[in-house]
Amino acid sequence: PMERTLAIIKPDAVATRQVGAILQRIELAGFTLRGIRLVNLSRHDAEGFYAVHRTKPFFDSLVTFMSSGPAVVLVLEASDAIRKWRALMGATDPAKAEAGSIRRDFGSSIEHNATHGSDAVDTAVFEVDYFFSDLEYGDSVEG
Ligand code: 3AN
Repeated sequence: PMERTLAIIKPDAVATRQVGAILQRIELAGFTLRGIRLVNLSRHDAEGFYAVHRTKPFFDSLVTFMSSGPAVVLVLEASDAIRKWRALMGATDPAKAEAGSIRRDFGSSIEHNATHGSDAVDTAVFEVDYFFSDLEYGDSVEG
């Protein structure tokens, strides 16, 4: 069964012109692209997206960073997409991420770590719906 996950190419990776390289890795890994858009998040948008982290010490800094410039939001489809995308990204801290992972190769700190990925089925549904309508990612189309 196919699964969908929400990926974000974060403002650090957009600013350093790594969108193409990251998309190439996504496509080479076999994901089907179901949605793609450039967004400029307001603080309010970023706070809503990261609401589960609002009590964390890094929340304010994370929201500032995520609203600092354009980001690319993606819906990725594959079997086991959530786990597969998190494996391709690597650990949260680029310094601890596996060799060859996206965060290891494109991230520069635990906050500026190039990409985001949903961590479970319920968060993937919330996160995809946060950015995309059914029309955009295809569910309203028959066949
Ligand atoms: P992941 O994105 O790997 O699931 P989470 O959900 O723990 O990691 O954290 C969400 C985001 O918050 C991370 N992608 C990172 O940008 C930021 N973050 C996580 N931990 C820290 C930290 N200790 N200091 C600063 N930013 C952090």
